[in-house]
Amino acid sequence: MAVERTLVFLKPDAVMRGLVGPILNRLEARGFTFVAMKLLHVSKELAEKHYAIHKGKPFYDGLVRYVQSGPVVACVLEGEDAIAGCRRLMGATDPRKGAPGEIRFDYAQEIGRNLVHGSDGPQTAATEIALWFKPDELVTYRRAGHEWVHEKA
Ligand code: DAT
Ligand code: MG
Repeated sequence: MAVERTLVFLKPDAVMRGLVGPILNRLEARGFTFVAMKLLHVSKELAEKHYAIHKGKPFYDGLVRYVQSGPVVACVLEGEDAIAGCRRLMGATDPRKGAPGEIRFDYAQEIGRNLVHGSDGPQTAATEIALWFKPDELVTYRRAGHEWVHEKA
């Protein structure tokens, strides 16, 4: 398994509902490392670029409005299998179809208010990290206790 970086952002509902701490805690507690983090209002340009793949779908306009509807917290997380690992913690795209223990199931009820985004593959992660962060906003370090998470540290 490879060490990967993934783009995660907490959507405006997560910030407005005061769920930033609990959601980031799930990702942090599993042992993933924050490489970057910032609070921002997403511009129309960033929203449209980020969701370009969904352009033309019935939910696209609502989705682009939703991510601009309040502040978001954007992060880059690093770790073994971080891309799929973070998405598994987030759970099903539609919270109703998820299961207890998943972030979206535990804290959300609707697909259009599903709290959190995570990159879905290595290529998407690279593209999204470059879209959201400048290279000098990424900070490389090793978390204390690495050897207590990884047997072969
Ligand atoms: P994910 O966020 O799990 O990667 P996705 O990339 O397929 O899911 O879609 C991006 C976002 O668009 C998703 O988080 C919520 C919204 N969305 C997707 N499918 C939808 C649908 N059928 N109806 C309403 N919103 C949808
Ligand atoms: Mg997606």
